[in-house]
Amino acid sequence: MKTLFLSLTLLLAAPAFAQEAGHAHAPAALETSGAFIRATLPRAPVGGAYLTIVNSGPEDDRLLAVTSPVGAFAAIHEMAHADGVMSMRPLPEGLPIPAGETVSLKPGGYHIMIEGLTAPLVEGETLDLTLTFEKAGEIPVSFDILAINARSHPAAAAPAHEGGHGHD
Ligand SMILES: [Cu+2]
Repeated sequence: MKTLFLSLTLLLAAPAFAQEAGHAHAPAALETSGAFIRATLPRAPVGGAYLTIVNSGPEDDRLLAVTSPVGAFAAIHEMAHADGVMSMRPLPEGLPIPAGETVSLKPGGYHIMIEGLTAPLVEGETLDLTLTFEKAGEIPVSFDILAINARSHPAAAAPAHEGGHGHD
């Protein structure tokens, strides 16, 4: 009798579990790490933010926009050679994050630029930005504000997936 009762309970519980799983979003395909922002001088109008984004899902995604609680707006930039001069330019289509790939935003390459700062970004503090992706939607990321000349986040020093990511 007890066994029957347990089976019934499981049967009744099963659809509830299924429904709950259906409600939740698919397992997060995007993972971010090593997020940091360079501290800025008192009157600097812009700040640079960097992080690594791993897309372990089967679908290509795209970083479309970034919103910042400070500054006028945030833009996604790339560095490009124009007439022999390195300059940066916005990516109007966003930054592609292809399926199975790791995209690094780092000094000298892709970066998020926070423009129109009215107060300096202070080393040791953190800043929460919201990254909006085409498929994954909004992902809040906490950025550590590091030294003004920081090249990378100390926590990202160990090569995580670099190179050895071809398991599929
Ligand atoms: Cu820039």
